[in-house]
Amino acid sequence: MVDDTIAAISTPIGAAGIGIVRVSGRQAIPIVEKIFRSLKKRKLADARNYSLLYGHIVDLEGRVIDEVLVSVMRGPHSFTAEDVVEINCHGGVVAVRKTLETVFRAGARPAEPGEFSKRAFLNGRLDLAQAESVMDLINAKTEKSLKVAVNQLEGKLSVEIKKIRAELLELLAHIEAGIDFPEHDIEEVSRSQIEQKTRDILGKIDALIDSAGTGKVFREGLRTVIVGKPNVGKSSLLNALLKEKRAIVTDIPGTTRDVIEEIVSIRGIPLKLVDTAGIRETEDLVEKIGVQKTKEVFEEADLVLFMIDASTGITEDDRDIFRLVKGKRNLVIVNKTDIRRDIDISDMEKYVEKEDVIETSLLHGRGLDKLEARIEELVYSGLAAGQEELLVTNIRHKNALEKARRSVEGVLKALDAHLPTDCMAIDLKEAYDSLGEITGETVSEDLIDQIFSRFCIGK
Ligand SMILES: Nc1nc2c(ncn2[C@@H]2O[C@H](COP(=O)(O)OP(=O)(O)OP(=O)(O)O)[C@@H](O)[C@H]2O)c(=O)[nH]1
Ligand SMILES: [Mg+2]
Repeated sequence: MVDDTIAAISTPIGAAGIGIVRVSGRQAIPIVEKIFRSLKKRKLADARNYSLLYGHIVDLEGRVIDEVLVSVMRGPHSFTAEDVVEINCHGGVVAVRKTLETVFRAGARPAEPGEFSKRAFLNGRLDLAQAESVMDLINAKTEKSLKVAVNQLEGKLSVEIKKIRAELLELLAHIEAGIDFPEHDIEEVSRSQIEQKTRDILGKIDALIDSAGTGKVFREGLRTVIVGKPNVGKSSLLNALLKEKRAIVTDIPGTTRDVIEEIVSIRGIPLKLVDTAGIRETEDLVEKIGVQKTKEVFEEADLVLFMIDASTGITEDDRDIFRLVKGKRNLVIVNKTDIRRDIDISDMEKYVEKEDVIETSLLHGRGLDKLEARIEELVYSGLAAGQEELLVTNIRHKNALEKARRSVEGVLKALDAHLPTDCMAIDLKEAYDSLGEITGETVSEDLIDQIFSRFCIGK
């Protein structure tokens, strides 16, 4: 348990209905007691757990600062597992700030970024993966992202990691027993047993690593860039997916000059959708810069939506762009099919799967369903439906899993090479430790500081 008592504003700064000052630590109740005047003369120290008291916050000179509701949550049944008092002030910058200052003057110190969550971790209320999910929860961009974060906060990932660690430990114990009692000569039987168990564990680690691609999408959004020659309907597509008229659409080629980026939710999947300037050879300076920018954002795309115009058929510009697009995961969108449908894209089909060619008529809102379905399929590909509750979303977790994987593979190699079992014990111990980094059982203090410093103040 940490000794001092911390405080911070836990709501966004600005005009609002209420603002909350959160205080956590051994002295939380006595500190707020000094500056709180209940209208019914009630004491915080006597308040029932989780109850709300109505009254005023007064400064140390006795002047009223704000009319408030104060809640008392005693440890260990609070967010930090310490005594927590939350002061619900009237919103607005001044009242909340003054209240916080008064709490400081009464004996609390300013909380560092993420310090409440860090205390929850240090006090064993949350493991590291759970604490990290608090950040994801705050930043969730769609309902599904939120679900994934909530699952992690509930400990679904931690439970799986702990299961694998328990299996590693069991295997380790088995091997060490063999080392300690060589006279039992269980060598041959146990080698095949060890191998089977190791492969089993490897499979579980792999499944988690595989989920990381999808997990990253839910955390950060799928970077999706719309490219194509001028006037094919790129901005129309952005607007259609966004369901609002965000980008300017005209029949003049070269309308979009800058890169426009918006977050859209496609069936719960967050997309960072980027509309770009149409690519063509041009002498216009502004347009030239736009085209250059298009090529830059294109480089970072996870998915490219390559649009062609059915009414013009495939032109030299399209072929040039297609050469750029080919190396990327892409979908070909054939737009303006209300004007013409029978265009020949056979020279592209060599490179593109049939289900990756989607015909649309954005003028009539046709084909969007198919496009959305295909994007959803791509994101979930390789994942059984419903498995989304166990997604690795965090790059730190993925790295730890990969480290563990290498160690587990080391065991298989040692088996293959008929090395003595004590070599395997080292690898198993390493895998065990790597997985422990995810839940925080085997992490260094530096790493803990680094992780929580990325949080916002008040969380
Ligand atoms: N007939 C028809 N017209 C369309 C369709 N989609 C878009 N358009 C029209 O095509 C023109 C160009 O659309 P934009 O969305 O501005 O095209 P863009 O690719 O963003 O063009 P630039 O920004 O100039 O590169 C507009 O007049 C749209 O109304 C479609 O499916 N059918
Ligand atoms: Mg445009």
